[in-house]
Amino acid sequence: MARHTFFCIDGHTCGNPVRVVAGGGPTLQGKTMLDKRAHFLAEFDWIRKGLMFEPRGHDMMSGSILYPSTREDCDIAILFIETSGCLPMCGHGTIGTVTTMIEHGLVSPKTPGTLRLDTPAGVVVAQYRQAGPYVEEVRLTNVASFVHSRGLSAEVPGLGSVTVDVAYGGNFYAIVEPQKAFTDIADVSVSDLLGWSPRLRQALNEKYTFQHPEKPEIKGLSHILWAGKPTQAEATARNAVFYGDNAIDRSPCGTGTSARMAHWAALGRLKPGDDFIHESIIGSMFKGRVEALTTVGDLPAIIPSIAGWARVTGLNTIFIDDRDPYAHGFQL
Ligand code: PYC
Repeated sequence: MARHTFFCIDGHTCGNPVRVVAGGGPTLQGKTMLDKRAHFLAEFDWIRKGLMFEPRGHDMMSGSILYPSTREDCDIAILFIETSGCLPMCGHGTIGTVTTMIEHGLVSPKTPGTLRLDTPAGVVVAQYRQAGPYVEEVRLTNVASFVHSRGLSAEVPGLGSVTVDVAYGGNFYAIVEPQKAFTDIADVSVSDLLGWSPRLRQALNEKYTFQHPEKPEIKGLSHILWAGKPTQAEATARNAVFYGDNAIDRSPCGTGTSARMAHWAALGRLKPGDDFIHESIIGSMFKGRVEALTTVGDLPAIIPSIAGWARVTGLNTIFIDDRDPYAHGFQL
């Protein structure tokens, strides 16, 4: 019997939670962050569940555990933890983790103002702007993002037949654009989206295969991006991103914004140098930009960047006590 202690720093990025585990994370084996992620999932997933689910977390809880980089060219490595699992990459999580690390002295950047991050999805470069001790904004240059497949259809109980394109921005996203069964997130309720999303995800995963062409360990459609028209003059578009079993991202979702920019670029709506301001369900915004064109396998891809802000909300020493019947959390 033991009581496990985790030294966490809690915060949020544009409204979505980020719990950074600064101490107490397990030692992981593996040469790369993808290997370490596999080791964590095989042996230590109880830590993720205990820290993310109720009663210590909630449906939207998301965070990271810090590790020494597995690569010479990075400052630090990040393992993302969330109610949905260990994401290969998380944009709001990166912005929150960088803000927390800099404000709390958890990392020594080789180049001030820049952190090179070793994530399971690949190298992500974060540039941050400070005002005194506080980080004002983080812009991350994300992994190459691309359209995986077009025109996939699924029958969703309660919604009807929908057709989606699937794009990758660090996770695989089904992008639901306006169509007969769905017009705009403004026309439906959050509980509608929470009801339809897991059914749509399951139907698509049963019918189709989603796998990264260069990193086969990254597979499966995990997120649904429901499209909407912006409500604020400076925004390009709005979204509601579903993840886990019961969560709508309160931030505009960094990997979702990357996937959507790749989709817009493939449709000819964005080109290198173009900005794309994404508005979240609560009205917070990320400033996206298409930095360059590239390829992934033989697919055309973009290098996206995303800028946003985060605030630290407090220090949180969390115990997971083996005697607690809810040590590993629960979900309704
Ligand atoms: O910002 O990439 C993101 C993200 C993924 C899931 C929730 N937020």
